[in-house]
Amino acid sequence: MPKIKKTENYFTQPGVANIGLSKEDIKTSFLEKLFYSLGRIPVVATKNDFYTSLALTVRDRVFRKYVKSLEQYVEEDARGVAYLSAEYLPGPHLGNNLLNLEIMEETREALAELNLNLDEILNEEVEPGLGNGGLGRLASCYMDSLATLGIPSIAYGIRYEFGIFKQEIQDGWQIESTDKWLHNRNPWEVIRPEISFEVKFGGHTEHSRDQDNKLHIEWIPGTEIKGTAFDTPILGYQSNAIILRLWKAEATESFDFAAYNLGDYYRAVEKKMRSENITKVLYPNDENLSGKELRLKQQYFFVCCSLKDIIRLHLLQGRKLETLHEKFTIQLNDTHPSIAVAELMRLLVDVHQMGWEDAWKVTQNTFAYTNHTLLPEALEKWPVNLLRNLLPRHLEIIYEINSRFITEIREKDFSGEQISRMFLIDDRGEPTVRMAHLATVGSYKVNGVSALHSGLLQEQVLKDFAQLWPKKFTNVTNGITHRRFLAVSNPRLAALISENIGKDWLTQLDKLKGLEPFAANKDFRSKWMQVKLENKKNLATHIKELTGIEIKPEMLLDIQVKRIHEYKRQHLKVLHILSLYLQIKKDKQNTVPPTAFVFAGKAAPGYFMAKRIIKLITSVGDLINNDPEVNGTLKVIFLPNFSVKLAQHVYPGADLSEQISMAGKEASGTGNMKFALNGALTVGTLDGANVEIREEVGEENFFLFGLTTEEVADKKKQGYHPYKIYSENENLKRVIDFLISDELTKGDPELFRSVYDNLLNQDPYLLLEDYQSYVDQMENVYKVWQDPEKWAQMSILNVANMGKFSSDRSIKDYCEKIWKVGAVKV
Ligand code: TH1
Repeated sequence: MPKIKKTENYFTQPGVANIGLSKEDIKTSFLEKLFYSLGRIPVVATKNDFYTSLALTVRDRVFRKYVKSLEQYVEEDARGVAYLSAEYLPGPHLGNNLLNLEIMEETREALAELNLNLDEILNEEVEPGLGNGGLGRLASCYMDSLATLGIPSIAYGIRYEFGIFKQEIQDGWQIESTDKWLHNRNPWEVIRPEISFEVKFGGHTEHSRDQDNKLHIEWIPGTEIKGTAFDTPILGYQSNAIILRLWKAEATESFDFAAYNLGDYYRAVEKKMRSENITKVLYPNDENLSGKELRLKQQYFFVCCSLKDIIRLHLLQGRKLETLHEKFTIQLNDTHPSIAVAELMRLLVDVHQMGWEDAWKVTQNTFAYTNHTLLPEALEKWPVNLLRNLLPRHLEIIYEINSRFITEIREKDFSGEQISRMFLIDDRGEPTVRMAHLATVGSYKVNGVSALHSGLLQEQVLKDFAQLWPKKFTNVTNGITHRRFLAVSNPRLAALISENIGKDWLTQLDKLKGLEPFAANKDFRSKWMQVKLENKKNLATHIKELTGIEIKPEMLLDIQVKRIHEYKRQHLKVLHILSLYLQIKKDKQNTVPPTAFVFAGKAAPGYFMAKRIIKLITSVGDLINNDPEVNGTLKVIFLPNFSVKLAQHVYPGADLSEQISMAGKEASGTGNMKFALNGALTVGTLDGANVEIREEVGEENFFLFGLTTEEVADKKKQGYHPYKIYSENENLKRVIDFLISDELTKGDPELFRSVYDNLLNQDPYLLLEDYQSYVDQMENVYKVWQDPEKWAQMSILNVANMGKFSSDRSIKDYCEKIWKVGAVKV
C-alpha cells in the first residue's frame, strides 16, 4: 500500500496526474488520452476516437470526485442506501458530466482550439438502453439526485449486453433490431474482476440435524455461474459521485473442467455461453410479464450478487451482520428484485448461521419496496414449480415466511377471505408466488409513486396489508432531474431563466417560483416564446432528418412520447386527429390552427395491439401528410427509436404535452413533468402525477378532460356500453367507421379491424367515453393557442411552478420518510 492517507494529499502534490478543470488542462488531457489510451494521432482519428478521448478525460475527473466521496463515507461510517433496480436509462453521460463538473464552456473552447466541435462529439455517444421506459429512467434520475445531495449510496443492476431493441419503421410497422451499445466500447465503465460472486441455480436441498438437534439446510445446486461487477461513476452537480454497479454473468473458472478434460471442448464452451446468456438481453416488456425462466434467472442473479456485495461492504467496515439494517437500507425498485427478501434470509440463516427470528428482524428492517403499477398484467407472480426447479431453497423460505405470517394474522381481526387474499402463495389454479406480497411482508416501508397511485395501492392491490400495517405505507411522488432535462437539454431556456432569477434553481428547483412575476412582463414573454421557437426549429430539423417530413416551426407542436400501451391511449389522440381530418375533408371546415402531431415510443415486440397502434399512427400520417388539401394544416409524425437522447431534443420543442391515460392507470408518469418543465402546456386526465402537476400550476393553466378514477370505476360497475356512445355521437361514429374505410386501409379492410372491434365491443380504457370531453378540451386548447400572449403566460407559469417535481425533492422525501439517511457533504 502506498503511504497516502487522504486522496486530497495526493491530488494536490505538484506534478501529479493532470485532472485540472481549466481549458488548458482539458486540452492536454484530451490529447493524452488520444495518444496514450487510444494510440491515435489527430489526422487519422475518427469522431468516435475523439468522443472516447473526451469521455476518458471527463471520467478521470468524475472518479476523482468519487474517490473523495467514498473516502468521506468510509470515514464517517455513514448509513447508506443500496438501490436495486433491474433497469436503468442513464442517457448520454458526457453532456451531463460536463454540466455537473461545470466545464461545458471550457471544454467547448479547448476543442475549438483543436478545430473540433463539442456538439458533434456529444452526438457520437451511444446511450445505454438498459431499461424500457419510465421505471428505468426514474432510477437514473434518482442516481443524479443521490449524488448531488451527497447521500451515501450505491445502485445495483444488470449489465445487459443488448439493451432495449432498436426500433425502425418499415412500411409503417415497427421492426426491431438488436441494440449493440457496447460495440464501440464503453468508456464510462470500469471492470472490477476482483468484485465477483458465485450464483447457484437448481439442484435440491438437504436437511439434517446436528448433535444439539439444530436444523441445518444445505442447498446442493445444479449449476453455478459467476457475476462480475462493472462500475460506472455517476456524478452529481457540484458535488459527490456514486457508483452504478452492474453485474455481468460469466461461467465460473472451474466450470465443467471435467468435460473439458474429457476432450469435450465444445460442450464446455457451450455451457460457458449458456451462463453468459443470463445477462445477454433486457426483456422488452413494459408493464407486462414475460413469465420466462430466464427473466427469473436475471432477477435472482443480480439480487444475489448485490446482496453478497452489500454484506461484503458491511463486514469490511468491521461490523456484525446483526447490524446490517442499521447501516444499510435496500430499496426495491418494483418487485423485480423482490426475491431479495428470500435471498437475504438464506444468506443470514443458511450461510451466516443466524437464527430465523434474528434474521427476519434484520431483513424486515432492511428492505423498502416501491410499487410502480396497479395493472394486473404487470404484477409479478412466479409459478411455484418454476421456483422449485430454479431456486428450491428460496421456495422453502418463502413457504416458511408465508406460514409464520399467516400465524401472525390469524391472531388479528381478519376474515378468512382476507387472510387467503394476503397469502404469499396464490393457489387458485397453478400455484404462484405473489411477489408484491413477498416484498410487502419483507419490507419496513412500501410506497407508491404519486399521491393518487399511493392511495389506490392502499385501497386496491395491497388493501389488506394497509389495514394490517397502516404505518408501513407512504407516498413519494416521482421526480425528474431538472439538470439533465432542462440545464443540459434546453440551454436556451436555462440561460434565459438564469439571466432573470440567477442560477440557484440548479440545486433548488423551487427557485423557479421567481419566474412568476415575469409572466406579466410582455418583453419577457416575447423572449420566452423566441426561445421556444428556436427550440422548435431544432426539433423540426431533427424530424426532417429522421423522417423526411417537413414541418413549419410556427405550427403548434402537439406531442405524445412514451411507451405504446392501450392504457396510455395513443389511439385516443388518433381519433381526435381523424376528427379534424374529416372536418376539413368532408365538412370543408378548416378552423384548426396549423398543428404537427408528434408521436414516439416503442411497443413490446409481442404486444399485438400496441404494434397495430403504431401502424395506425403511421397510416394516418401517410394519408394526411400526402394530402395537399390538409397537409398545410395538419402533419402527423412518428419518430422512430425513442430514447433518452431523442427525448432531450423533443421536450424543449413541445408546445402541448399529451398525458391522456385512463384515470387510475398511469401510476405517475414522468414525461408529464419533463414537458411542463420545458414550457409545454398539458392536456391530460386526472391520472398519476398529472393531478399534482395541475395542483401546482393551477387549474387555469392546465387543460383537463375525462372521467376521474372514481367515475371510471362507477362506469365499469354500471356496465359500460361503448356501442351506445358510438351510435349516439355522429362525429365519433364517422371517425370510428373511418378506421375500416378503404381511404385509410388502402384495400386491406382487416388492417385496423382489431382496433375497431376492440373499441366498439370492449373499449377497456374508455376511449369512447372520454372522446367528446377530449375533443371539447382540444377546442379550448386551440382557442388559447390563437392568443399567443396568453399561451406564453401560461407556459411561464407552468415552468415557475414545477419546483415540486425535481428528483432532489423525491430523494429528500425518501430520506426523510423511508430511509432515515442523511447527507455526507464533501
Ligand atoms: C412505470 C409506470 O407506468 C409510470 O407511471 C411511472 O411513472 C414509472 O414507472 C416510474 O414510477 C412503470 N414501468 C414499469 C416497467 C415494468 C414493470 C412495471 C412498471 S411500472 C417492466
